[in-house]
Amino acid sequence: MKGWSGNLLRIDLTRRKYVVQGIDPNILASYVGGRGLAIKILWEELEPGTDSLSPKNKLVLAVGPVTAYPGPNTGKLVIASKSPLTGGYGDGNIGSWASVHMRRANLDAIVIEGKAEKPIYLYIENDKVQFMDASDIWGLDTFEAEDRLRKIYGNNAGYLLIGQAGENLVKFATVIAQKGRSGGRPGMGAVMGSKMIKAIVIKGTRPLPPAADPALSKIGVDAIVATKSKPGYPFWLRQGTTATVEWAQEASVLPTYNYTEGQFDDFSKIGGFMVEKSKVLTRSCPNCVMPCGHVVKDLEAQLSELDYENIAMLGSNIGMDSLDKAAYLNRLADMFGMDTISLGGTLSWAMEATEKGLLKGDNGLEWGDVKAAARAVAEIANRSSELGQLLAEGSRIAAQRIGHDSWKFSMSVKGLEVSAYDCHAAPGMALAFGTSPIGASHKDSWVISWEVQTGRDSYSPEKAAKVIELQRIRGGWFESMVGCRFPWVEVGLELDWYSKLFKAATGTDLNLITLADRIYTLIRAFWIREYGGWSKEYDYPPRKWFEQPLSKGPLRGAKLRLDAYDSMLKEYYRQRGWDENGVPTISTLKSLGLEFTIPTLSKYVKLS
Ligand code: PTT
Ligand code: SF4
Repeated sequence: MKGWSGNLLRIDLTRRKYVVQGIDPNILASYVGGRGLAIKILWEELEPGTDSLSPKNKLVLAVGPVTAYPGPNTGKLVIASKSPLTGGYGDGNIGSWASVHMRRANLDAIVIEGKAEKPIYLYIENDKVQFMDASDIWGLDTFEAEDRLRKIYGNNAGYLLIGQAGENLVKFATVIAQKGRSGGRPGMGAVMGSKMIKAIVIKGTRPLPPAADPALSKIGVDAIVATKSKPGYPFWLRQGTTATVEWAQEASVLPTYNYTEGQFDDFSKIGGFMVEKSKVLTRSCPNCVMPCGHVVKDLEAQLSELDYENIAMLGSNIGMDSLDKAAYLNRLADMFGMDTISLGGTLSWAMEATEKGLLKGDNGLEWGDVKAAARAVAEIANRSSELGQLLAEGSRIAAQRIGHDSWKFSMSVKGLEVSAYDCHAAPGMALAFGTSPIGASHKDSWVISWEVQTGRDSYSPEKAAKVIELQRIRGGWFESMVGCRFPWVEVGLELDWYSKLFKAATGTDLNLITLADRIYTLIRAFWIREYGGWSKEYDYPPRKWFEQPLSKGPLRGAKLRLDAYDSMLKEYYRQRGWDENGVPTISTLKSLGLEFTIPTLSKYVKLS
């Protein structure tokens, strides 16, 4: 098949063996790559109920048929596994040279299984794998470990690393690349740590897989030109995602004090214009024409690469009133290898618990106290204190442990902390968080800007439809053909370019709706299997948004309505072809070619 390599590299750490296997072309046609391929592999290969941190779990790296080809922003890869944070499906989409090298190694996917006896790193060159002793880099942060490995393998290779957080199985540990890219929010770094892998170094030296149409390069270059000619492009280069701080303040959705408010008094000190003023350089993923990694100097005068989510979660949401403070905590998260969104959401939960007298003494954390927050970050990464141990589990489990009503202000869905958008007055975005396939992530459906423009009060069927439409494009399409979605979402590159790129790469047309719905429904089946059943309450956003209204700002008094949310959720299920508890119906499973899930699902739920 053109556009793909058709190869999967399987690495068994326990036996220190590896093999390159062919991938069934029908699987590639039906699941495409990235997330699609990952969920198919995890469904087929994991035993139901596998412990996420056991050798039986598998880590999947997957690229897609657009990755690394000429085109706007094609240097990304999906990293997926069963999540130790949520117990369900988890993935992330990371920018790294590892994606380009995977394509040059002619690999569509790498599946890592088992567990090494002692710390190792993997050196993959084309279809050869070396299991390397990592004892001298185990315990190092991701920056230093990358520097050491680069001295050996040079700049012509891709690097994926974990820090101390991954080694110590912090539930929201991520995989880090190029000192500022972080992938796999739901604990993919902990899965790597559980397998005793400190790093994966990939070098591919072959030509990219041939495309079906030699015109691919021209289409790719034309799409780049089209991206650069968009009116929003120059401003994007100045501020990237960080401009969202001012937008979120204006719209009253900037997470503030653990999502208690939607506006922050000091927003201008952490906003896009402050980033623009403070910026010392800009970094990017490979093959990118819209570099968005804005690097500033932090409180310790060290370099820290920022995006909107980092600033909001480690700024306004925990009461940090200056950019250098948020940047400092962000750099620590990158070095230790932790997700800034879950870290910010877990710290803010602890700060609210302190305010309510539920955490005290050494375990207490005050809003805006950057030194105490930095100490807590280190203690979480190293699990070196009672507080660190508690918070390393994420806010959902921490809340279960300290009890009282603290679960109500764990700002998470299915255990994954909410990304940086307050939803007191955004029911559509609340639905997007509630139904995201990895927990409360914005990556699948960032419906909030549309919602702010078109009406925030409504819980209409159109809103459910819009959530699904965006999930199909963002979570289905971009995650399976594997490229960065920012050209489309941020500067308005027409989606048609991606159809053309896909067609030129593979020679086939893509049915976006069927592909995306197949992937979503299989992911839902995976959650049902791993949870041993399903309840619609798993798809509810955090309780605080229903019970505690905004107390300040133009939307004072706003909160979500439970009955209306429930109706909108039911409508969402209906449009997806799932029953009223969120379980896919038999006819939906059959129409999407997922009948193979029926015998398994029938053990856990009554299928209709
Ligand atoms: C993504 C999530 C995001 S989404 C942000 S900021 W964002 C946070 N960044 C972190 C970070 O940095 N350091 C850290 N230690 N933890 C972090 N956690 C958070 O992780 C990211 C960009 C961004 S920046 C976004 S929106 C877009 N996401 C895409 C996506 O999901 N799919 C896709 N096809 N294209 C995308 N393009 C954009 O990529 P996760 P990255 Mg990321 C400092 O990985 O797990 O998806 O988490 O990968 O290379 O850093 O790119 O305002
Ligand atoms: Fe990476 Fe940002 Fe470029 Fe996307 S726009 S490829 S996230 S640097």
